[in-house]
Amino acid sequence: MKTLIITKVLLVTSLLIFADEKSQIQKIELSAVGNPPGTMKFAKTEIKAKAGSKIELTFKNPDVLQHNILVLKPGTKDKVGALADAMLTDPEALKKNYVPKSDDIIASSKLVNPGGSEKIVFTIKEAGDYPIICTFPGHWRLMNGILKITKSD
Ligand SMILES: [Cu+2]
Repeated sequence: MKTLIITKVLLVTSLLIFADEKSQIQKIELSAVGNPPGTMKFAKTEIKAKAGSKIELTFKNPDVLQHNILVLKPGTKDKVGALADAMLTDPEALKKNYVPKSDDIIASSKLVNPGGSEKIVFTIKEAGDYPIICTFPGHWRLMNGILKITKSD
């Protein structure tokens, strides 16, 4: 009887450890370039994470301009960029943080003020090159990079 209980406890414990590993959060960070001011670029052109578990991306803005950050489906940078350009005539654009409406957007932040930061949390299931862009008017052509998602092992 005692042995049975011990076995059960061990089983539950190992299941909990397994669940914890599965839900492990990958914390990554990306900054806008702050020096020289107004560069309109991300500090890195590529950041990496693994498929399958939660990604917590902290975006920091040390620049003098406002910026945001969007994670897009592979190959949709130009398409979403064009939608961002089209927002110039949308009177509600600021309220929407300059984030266009599109199914190609996996995650997006609010508009981040100079000196501010924002966290976005999302999960990507498949490996690939996921574009990251800032959709503040006129920025995305310069302010872009890649989130490289590799298979989880
Ligand atoms: Cu920007």
